[in-house]
Amino acid sequence: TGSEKQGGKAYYVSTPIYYVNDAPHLGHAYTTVAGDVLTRWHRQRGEKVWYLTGTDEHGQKIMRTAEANDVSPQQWADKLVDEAWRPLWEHLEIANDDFIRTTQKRHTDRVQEFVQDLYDKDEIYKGGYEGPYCVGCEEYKLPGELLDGEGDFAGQKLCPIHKKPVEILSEENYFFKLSEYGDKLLAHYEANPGFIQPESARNEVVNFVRQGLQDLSISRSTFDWGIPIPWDQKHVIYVWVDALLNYATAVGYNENQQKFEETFPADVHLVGKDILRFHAVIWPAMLMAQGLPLPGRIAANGWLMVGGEKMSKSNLTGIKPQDLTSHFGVDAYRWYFLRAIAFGQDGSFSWEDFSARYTSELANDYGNLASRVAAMVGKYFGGTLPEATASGEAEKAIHEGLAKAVAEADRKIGEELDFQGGILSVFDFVKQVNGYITEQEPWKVAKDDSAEGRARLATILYTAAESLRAVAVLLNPVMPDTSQKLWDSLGAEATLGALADQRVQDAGEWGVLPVGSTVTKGAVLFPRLEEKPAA
Ligand code: ME8
Repeated sequence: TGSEKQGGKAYYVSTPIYYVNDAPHLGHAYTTVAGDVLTRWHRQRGEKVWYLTGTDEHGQKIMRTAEANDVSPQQWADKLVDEAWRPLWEHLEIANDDFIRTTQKRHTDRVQEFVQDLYDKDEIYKGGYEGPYCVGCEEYKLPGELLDGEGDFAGQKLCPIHKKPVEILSEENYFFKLSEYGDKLLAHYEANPGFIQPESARNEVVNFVRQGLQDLSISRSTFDWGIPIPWDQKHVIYVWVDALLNYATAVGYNENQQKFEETFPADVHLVGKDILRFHAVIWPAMLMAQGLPLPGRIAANGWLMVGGEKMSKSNLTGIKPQDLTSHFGVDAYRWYFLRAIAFGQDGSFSWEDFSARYTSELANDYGNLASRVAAMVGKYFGGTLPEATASGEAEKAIHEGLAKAVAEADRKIGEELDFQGGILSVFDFVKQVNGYITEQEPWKVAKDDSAEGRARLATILYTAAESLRAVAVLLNPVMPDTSQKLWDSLGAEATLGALADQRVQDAGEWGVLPVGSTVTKGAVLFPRLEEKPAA
């Protein structure tokens, strides 16, 4: 929009680029929705923003899946991207600015240049390596972190994340001199305490790096589904080096200098804690080797668990995001996981918890407030918003409650990535307004026909409607369709213009919704839930 800040660096947020070996599940959607709420929040502050997501399409994992399905890896990736990944993000109203695929030429050319450049700078050498490898992780494991197999896997060593046997790989490969970056990385973590979030993730990375880093094998020669090493075409570039570079190639690295400078580096890389080390150790070391600036923050989300295990594509649990949105709606879905789980912690999903919160917090607290207020403005003032001429202590408490909610939500969501805390700040305010109406009893005040009585009634309803105006703005990044319905019901589109142009940080100003606005009952924000579909 025209009101966005021009020039300067964009607030740049990324999700992991997801493997296309299978369709997305709740876990992928969790990270992507969090990034969407974060970027919408910053957009709604009037900042220039860049939100990137995409897909990771090379490596053995994808190659084997394609083989098992009798198609080429490229055909497999195309199908998954077109039929599963892009449609889900559209369905969840993810407002990403770009979608990068690692098989795109804009990416593969730049990756080759980056790696060639490191080779020319003597950061890469040829060597040999033998060790246990997990294809699920696409990563060499350290012997000490493996688990002993039982049952079918007796006598074998298992990946601690995938609980599947590792393979012993022995290769002559190219290596990146990662071991030389340990001290520089530790110095960076020390100087930038917020670089890795949450604290537990930061501690884990610091301990890992303190133990000493090994050089990183960055090529593979036992299969060919990858980007060729430019100076030795028998090798393909290690899928993680290829994948991490998406954050640079997607924003103009070596191609569009202006765009690169206006976007790179990322302010926040959102990642699951399973891929923290790649982002907090390898990626910054790769950037240091090129003299490129490091990202502002690596923020790790916890795992969504099912039956005590990490929900994963290989450990299929049968729940697709669409199974939940068809029941609860897209907005409630976007809200639920951020509301229910403290960001950074693990959390489990259950239908019962989602249903209970939907009914009590969304439908009863929020939805009912909106419909009650609209109904009363209709009944007592013919749908024309009256003026608040008789404000007192009770109204002052509402004004203050709103100012507090705005400040807290802006800090928690916009800065701290404490989505749960920020959402709760707004919902506490919703509760406060509900309490205000219960106490003020406008339906009783309405029976008093005197000028004083009318002034009190008008004041109560203006106060409630103006509070809802602010709530619509504050929750717009989380539940955009609901906020728009509320905005329309308050007649605000006609008087104040587009919701997207309202600034979250200014939402606490009082008296913004014009007297005389046409308030209508509008669409029900959170319809009653149908019976839970049979499993
Ligand atoms: O790792 N709970 O891709 P991926 C929470 N291609 N988040 C989860 C989750 C769960 N149960 N399961 C997955 C890759 N996620 C690489 C990334 S980036 C340069 C390359 C989310 O398809 C979480 O964000 O395995 C996790 O990091 C990501 O999906 C892994 O997706």
